[in-house]
Amino acid sequence: MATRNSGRIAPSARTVLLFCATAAVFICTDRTPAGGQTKEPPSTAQGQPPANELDRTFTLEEVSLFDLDDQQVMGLRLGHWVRCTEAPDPNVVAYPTFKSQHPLYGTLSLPYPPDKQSSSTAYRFAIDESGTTGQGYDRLYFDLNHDGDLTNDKILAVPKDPADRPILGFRGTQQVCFETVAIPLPFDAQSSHPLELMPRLMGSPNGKVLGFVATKARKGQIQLGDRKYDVLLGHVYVLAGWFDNPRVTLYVVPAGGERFGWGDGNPLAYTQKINGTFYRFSATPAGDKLTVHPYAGPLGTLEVGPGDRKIGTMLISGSLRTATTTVPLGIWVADGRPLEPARSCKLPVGDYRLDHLTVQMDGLSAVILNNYYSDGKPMDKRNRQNTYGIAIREDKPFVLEFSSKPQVLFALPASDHRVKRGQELSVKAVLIDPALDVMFRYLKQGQQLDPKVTITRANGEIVAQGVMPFGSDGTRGYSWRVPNDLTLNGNGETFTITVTYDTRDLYGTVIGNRELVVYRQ
Ligand SMILES: [Ca+2]
Repeated sequence: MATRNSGRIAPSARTVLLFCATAAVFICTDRTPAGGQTKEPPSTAQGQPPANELDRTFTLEEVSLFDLDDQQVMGLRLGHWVRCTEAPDPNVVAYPTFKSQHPLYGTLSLPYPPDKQSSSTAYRFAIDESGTTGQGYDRLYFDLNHDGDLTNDKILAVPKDPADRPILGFRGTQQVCFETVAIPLPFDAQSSHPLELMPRLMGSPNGKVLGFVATKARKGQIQLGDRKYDVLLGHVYVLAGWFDNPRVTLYVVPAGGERFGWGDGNPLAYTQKINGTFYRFSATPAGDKLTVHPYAGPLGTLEVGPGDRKIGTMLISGSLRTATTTVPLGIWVADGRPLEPARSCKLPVGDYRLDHLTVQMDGLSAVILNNYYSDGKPMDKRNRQNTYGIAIREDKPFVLEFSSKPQVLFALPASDHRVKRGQELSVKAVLIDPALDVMFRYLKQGQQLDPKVTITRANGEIVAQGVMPFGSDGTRGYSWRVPNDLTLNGNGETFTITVTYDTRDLYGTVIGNRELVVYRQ
């Protein structure tokens, strides 16, 4: 959870962009205990609702995003970003005649197909300067009827007397807020309703972006157990759908206390552990009703164990996933504070896979994610079947011991890869536990334990070596430009790529090899 700050903040666009990209990391990092001390659960009954707590439905009121005097719900106010380019889109059948010599182009893609043949609806747009080049962008051509013709839709101008509220409090960033546009989104099984969005053009470290900000959110007060909480329901970064969509963000904070902070929001579908009890939430499409579902079913235990290692302190934090929800790990301590890492914790009975896990083993810290790489295929998310191998049952704990044999999985290069002299070779390997189908995103003991790469001939001669740093997607990779004058034995020679992980007490040294052929012509 991010640090709460009741004062106004004025971050730069770069700060917020970095924050967006790494929000998950911040949340995880903050859940790491200071000093790594073992903290046993204060109560074995954590997770059970107070006696007789039933589902309850609460009324939420509509609130304009710009009436929320709170920069801390920045995620809501940033909107869904689309990067602008200066290249026209070949799919557009008609553009208007632009006044600017440098109009901007882009496409807002939403995951709602207009028919059963496609997977999304593409709303293409262009932004012009009605004065002359350099006078400022102030005309938005938005293909609301998504027919590829940008000349037959209402032109969105910049309001003559804009309120300041839509402007983000960034330093040194020019922002242009356009008239709103209402995009139809599925509301229920029978109909679509228009969701009002305000397009905002602004600069970012990587160029101009058009952010589509949902102008309305829902706010109210709910009761969980014997305590009251303020809630806010809205769209953070992603235009997922109406307010019943599982990806809409729900903020929950103790009533009347601090305001909504970055870390207080989770997707609506997430299970939350509040006041020691697991709750799920659901909302109506209009967002006028929020129902709280306390979990009253059986609980099981997830533990982390040393296996054969001599390890004193072992702690886990993070989250697991079922097919329908994400469940947090850790011990509830107090309202407004993140769950504390623990050696064991209670979870609703069910089949889980890992979402994001931080493991502390004495001085070693490991961050583990569900593996989404395949041999020869980086980022193979679509083709991989998720296995829900963590069986949480009432009668006995599930113990994470990391006692299976780890492997080095080469997403790049593929096993039959050939590279010509003078070309670039990309190596992307991840350390995986095949039994759990997880990958290690990060290992640290005092320093980050990045794996080493060597490329050798059959006789052991090293022709290249370096570090392959861990990265947010498991690895940032290693690349080698094969020298044009590399001596080859024949027209093509087989080399061996060796990746070595030093995992300390976790698995010791783990080595993976992959062969590749370097050829002349
Ligand atoms: Ca059109």
